[in-house]
Amino acid sequence: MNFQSYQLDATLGKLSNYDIQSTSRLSNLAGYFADKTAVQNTIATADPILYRVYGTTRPALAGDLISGITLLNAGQVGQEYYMTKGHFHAVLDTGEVYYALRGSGMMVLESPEGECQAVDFAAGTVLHIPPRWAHRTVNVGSSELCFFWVCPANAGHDYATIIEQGFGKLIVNQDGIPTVIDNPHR
Ligand code: S6P
Ligand code: ZN
Repeated sequence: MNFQSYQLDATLGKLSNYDIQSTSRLSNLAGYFADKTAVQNTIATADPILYRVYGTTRPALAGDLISGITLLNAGQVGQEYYMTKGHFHAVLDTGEVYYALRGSGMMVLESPEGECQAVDFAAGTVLHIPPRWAHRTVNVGSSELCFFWVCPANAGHDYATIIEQGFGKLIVNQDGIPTVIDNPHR
């Protein structure tokens, strides 16, 4: 048996080896932020990297697990903080565990029935995401938010609902304070 392992450097936010890697820029998330004018104005001059993901793959078997890290930059688009797209798992009945290694964040979680909650996700927090709940990470700090995640190898991503209707809550900077507001477009 060849057991898979890697070294995770939490300070640098690096994995010693990985076989999936993705970079998401603002243009990739244009439809996800509320302030479309801010999106277009920012993309017109630059197309900042919002986050990078590194991880391992495994055969998509229900009993197996995959893991990796996400590095989410600090910044804002209009009043909204930089965030991930957010997704339901394609296999809805699968959960996930997130462990915040560095930085200061919040998670927005939403059930298929439309119940939506925002919870703190700062360095040191281990967050259990129950099966069925969509999840988005938001960086509400001034430095990179780095977190480790583990999820079922067959979970997959379902972005369709999120791109169509967004989450019920947005996290915005109001007078320097991360504030949870209802999504005005819902
Ligand atoms: C996968 C896990 C993370 C996210 C990553 C980017 O189940 O939740 O790896 O994929 O943080 O987020 P998103 O919403 O753009 O896939
Ligand atoms: Zn997930």
